[in-house]
Amino acid sequence: MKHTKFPLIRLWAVVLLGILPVTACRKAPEGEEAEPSKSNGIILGFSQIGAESAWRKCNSRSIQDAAAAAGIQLLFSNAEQKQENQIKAIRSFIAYQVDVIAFVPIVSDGWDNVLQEAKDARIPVLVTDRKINIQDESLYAGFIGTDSNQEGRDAARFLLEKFKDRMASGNRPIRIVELSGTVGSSPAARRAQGFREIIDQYPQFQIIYSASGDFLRSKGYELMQSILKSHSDIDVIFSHNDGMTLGILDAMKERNIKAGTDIVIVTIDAEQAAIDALRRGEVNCVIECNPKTGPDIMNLARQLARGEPISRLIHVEEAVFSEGDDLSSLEPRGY
Ligand code: GYE
Repeated sequence: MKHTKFPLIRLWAVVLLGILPVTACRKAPEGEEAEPSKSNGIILGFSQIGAESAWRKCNSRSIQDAAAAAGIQLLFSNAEQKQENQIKAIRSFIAYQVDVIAFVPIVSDGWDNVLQEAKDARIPVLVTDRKINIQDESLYAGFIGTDSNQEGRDAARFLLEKFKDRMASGNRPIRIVELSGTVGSSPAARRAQGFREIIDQYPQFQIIYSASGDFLRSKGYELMQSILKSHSDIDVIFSHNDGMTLGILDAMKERNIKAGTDIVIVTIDAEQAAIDALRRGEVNCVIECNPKTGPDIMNLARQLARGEPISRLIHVEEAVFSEGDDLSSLEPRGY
């Protein structure tokens, strides 16, 4: 593996830019010293966006645990929800001359220059979780993550089934409030797009309000508080992630509104708290968005480090959990 002739450059990159070098070592059995594993020499620079949701924290754990298990040295950077921090981190990975760079683009635009710098440094880049819009598609090797468009379509398809009797017996509008994710992010744009691709075919479904809760529980709560003050005619809430949904449930409880009965709720991620709410009947449909991509990312990083091509687009498997499903055999979610 290529490493810089100037170790001080690498020290600079790690120290000044706050990159957390997560060295590869296996978890020792209780009470024994961790035996540093023989790293196979691969150094992976990973830029994570932050810790905004249970989903994101699980995604980070999956990546860190998988790197340790694979003997890959991980330089892990948390951007604290700022794209400029991600760009700085990627530049530090380039200075450090890592073998591979992987990152979650917090928003879809604004990556062309820094990915050109990675290409000029001959460092392959793997895009994970969220997608990017870029002029030159050769600036990254491939994408692995979830299919946000499909998640939006699944949400809409659940509603068609849920309201089929009402659609058959009249044309009373079915009023939808949408709480979307981070503005400019691919999951927010694509979940909305996939949802509308289906819903817009049925005029009875009307999206009466849509606003971004930034994937945050606190913003979901605040938004729902103000929505409930100005709207008494809501039939459905379509929430782009479980974090915001938990905030929505808090706001509804305060006003004695029976979530899942008075208002139908569809949410995405499938974190444990949402599955528990589904079991209690407070949520009607939970669409899985799988955060546990760490092992696949490490396999792809190893291929890239060997100079091998990878698939341009890998969508991970996801399920839909609906009211009435038998969830008795569902494993604990781990997030
Ligand atoms: O739905 C949300 C997280 O990028 C798909 O980001 C991910 C989204 C996920 O904050 O919980």
